[in-house]
Amino acid sequence: MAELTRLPPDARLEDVIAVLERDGGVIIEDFLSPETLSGLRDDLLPLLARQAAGRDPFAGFSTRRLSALFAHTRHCAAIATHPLFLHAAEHFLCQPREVWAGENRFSMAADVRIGVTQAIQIAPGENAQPLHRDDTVFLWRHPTGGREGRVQIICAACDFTTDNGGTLVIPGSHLWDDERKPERSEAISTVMKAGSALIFLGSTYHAGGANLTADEYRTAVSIALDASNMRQEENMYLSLPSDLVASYPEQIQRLLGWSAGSNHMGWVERDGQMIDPIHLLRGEALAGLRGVGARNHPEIAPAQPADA
Ligand SMILES: O=C(O)CCC(=O)C(=O)O
Ligand SMILES: [Fe+2]
Repeated sequence: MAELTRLPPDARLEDVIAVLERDGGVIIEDFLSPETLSGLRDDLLPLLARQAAGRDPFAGFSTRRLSALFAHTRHCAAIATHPLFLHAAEHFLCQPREVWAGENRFSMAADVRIGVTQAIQIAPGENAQPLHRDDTVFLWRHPTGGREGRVQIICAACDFTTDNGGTLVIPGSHLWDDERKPERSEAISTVMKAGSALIFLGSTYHAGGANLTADEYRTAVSIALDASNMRQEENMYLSLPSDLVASYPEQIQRLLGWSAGSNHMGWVERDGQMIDPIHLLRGEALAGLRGVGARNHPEIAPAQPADA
């Protein structure tokens, strides 16, 4: 397949779902309204310019990331609630299960939750990110049989080209098993205009592309919608103030959820890095810390004592 399928902003939901089921990814042209696109750029570009670049090959050494986007712009609401994204996500994430409770047999289904928000700006000279599946964080098994853990969107905040790092996607890779290794030669670049969006399944292999240009910054706004069963049942973050959690031994802090493991779940962004929240409880200086992605790259540096 030389190109991803493109659908218009008024496409039928069934068509979006059908392409996602077949290819694992689809481009929706003019997904963002002009107001949302310019609002996102106005709100996020100045903040991205102040972020430090990543410190591991996954985050990218010339890529700037900004998370907690709902704190930085109100325009993400239009992305998360766009019917083609939200309802397509519900289709893949909220498939009901039949359960017993005593005499009663009933149907339960997960809701959708916003799992990650991140603006990603790839600078000239950046290498391609390793090809990966975003549902790796859940240790999801493949093939999924159509039941996904995550549906992701990457909105183009500038034109995406083959040269400036347009997201690499391997169409059909959502159907592969866990043994098959993704090859760069199988990936195609997402080429789309500013305001268009790539929607893809958590099981689809993809990566940020290399930026081969001299002076173009490739900026994306991404939001992951996740199945709500992938979380702690009791909401520890609202139940327990962080200073109380900090008074417990580290083992309890981590068990309560102030932790991010080798599968990255639970990070918090500081200074452009996706760090383990345990650093916040320790009251450490955060400057220079590597993000959780560094843990899977022992070749770049010995793990910092603080990360162990
Ligand atoms: O920047 C991109 O195009 C993709 C980034 C990505 O896949 C990730 O950081 O997980
Ligand atoms: Fe990704």
